[in-house]
Amino acid sequence: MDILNKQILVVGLGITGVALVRYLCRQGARVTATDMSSEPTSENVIREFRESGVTIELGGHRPGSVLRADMIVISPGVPHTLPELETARARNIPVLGEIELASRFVNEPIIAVTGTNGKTTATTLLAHMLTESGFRVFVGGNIGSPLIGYVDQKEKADRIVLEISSFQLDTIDTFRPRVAVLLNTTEDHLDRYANMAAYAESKCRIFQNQKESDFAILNANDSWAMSRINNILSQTLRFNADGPGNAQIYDDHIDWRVDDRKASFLPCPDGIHVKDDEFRLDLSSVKIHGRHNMENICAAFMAALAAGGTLSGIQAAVNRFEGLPHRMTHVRTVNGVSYIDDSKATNVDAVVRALECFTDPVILIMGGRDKASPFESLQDPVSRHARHVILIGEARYAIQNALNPDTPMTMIDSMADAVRLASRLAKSGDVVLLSPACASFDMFTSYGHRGNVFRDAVEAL
Ligand code: UMA
Repeated sequence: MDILNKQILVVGLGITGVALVRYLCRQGARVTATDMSSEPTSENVIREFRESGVTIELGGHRPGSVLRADMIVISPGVPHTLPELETARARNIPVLGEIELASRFVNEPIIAVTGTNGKTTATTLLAHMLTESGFRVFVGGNIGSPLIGYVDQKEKADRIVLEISSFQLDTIDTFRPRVAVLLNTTEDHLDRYANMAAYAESKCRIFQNQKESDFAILNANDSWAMSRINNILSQTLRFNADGPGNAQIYDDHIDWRVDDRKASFLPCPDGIHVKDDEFRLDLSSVKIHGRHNMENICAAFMAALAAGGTLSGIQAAVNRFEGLPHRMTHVRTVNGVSYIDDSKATNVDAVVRALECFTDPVILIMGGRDKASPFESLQDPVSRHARHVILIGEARYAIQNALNPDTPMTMIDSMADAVRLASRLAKSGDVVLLSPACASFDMFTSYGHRGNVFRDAVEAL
């Protein structure tokens, strides 16, 4: 792909846009960078770009620059349906997402993980499994390090492990992961997609360019994925927590039988292809819990083996993995009450899965910025598990209207007050769970910030 002297417009100057501009400048492109915000990044970065000859256009996207471009590259958070971009496409100006552009310069095998929930956990664990197997691994994508940063760096890896969001999949064209994982598809981002079918379609794009020699790993319980399985050209491998599938999850182990193997696993670090058809992973030493985490482990296990990982490396990674912050993280026990930070639960399904982990009564702290979520599906699980619900943020009235009116609920203005009220309501043996079912941006800068504020409030009790 020819970039030298091309007029390239980069839309969005967050983490992705900044990495794109740096790469494109080094490749000799003539770069214009635009952002609808007037202060999208630091003054130092803007100065660096101006000194490199980049034209910067902030506070909106100028139609003239859109139409002058030879190519437009957009960040994941920029809707690919923006009218300016539609106009560019109509004039045959290519509009690419960052993942699409970057993957065209990657020669190493890509292993990509998508899904509504569990992506970061499964991606991180998978990267550990391959590292423990002896590979040099780059891990990035939606997890926080744009793939274009890898293309731009000198040190090369043996395997590229990517967390991929539906936003990133919306703008792919040739992106082809050798191993692709779809963990689950449940309601999320319905503020950006017309309906659930459109969101599921986007997730399944992860398989669209795969060939017969590639692997698609799917959840047999995911009806959205299963309804599209016949369109997948690569070898499909299924995992299933509740019934028969290619890989079966038991209480203390996972058994995986590869029936009817069509394609070879990628070679191990010693260059040998695994020929076995039956594998067992011991779960007796795992440090993360819950049915959803066993699914994450299972999917990562299958993907790691298909990508050439060794059974001993995979087992070592599973035994060591302690989970990620803000995902069902135990903060502290005060007067017999456990305080759990699940701030990463930004959609309804994640809250249902969190509640399922507890047999003790829960004081549930929920709310934040609504993503057009179907809060009604929380009615039964909340009635079953929650002694009291404390509602915060913009979505609190929408959640209140959706829950069973018999559920005790209180509206609160700040996280600190929510935690103090929870501590007064909870009895010894109860759980206080922050699991918001919403984005954090109405009150916090990120889900991490929200989790930290919760943690500080718990520490202050
Ligand atoms: N912007 C415009 N025009 C628009 C819309 C946005 O100029 O029409 C600008 C914004 O003003 C902002 C910039 O675009 O300055 C932000 O771009 P971005 O939202 O793509 O943010 P990045 O910092 O580049 O982060 C993105 C991902 N963000 C999103 O998908 C929303 C990060 O995922 C990812 O880690 C990063 O690229 C590196 O690949 C975050 C995320 O929330 C974690 N992802 C969603 C999720 O997991 O649910 C999908």
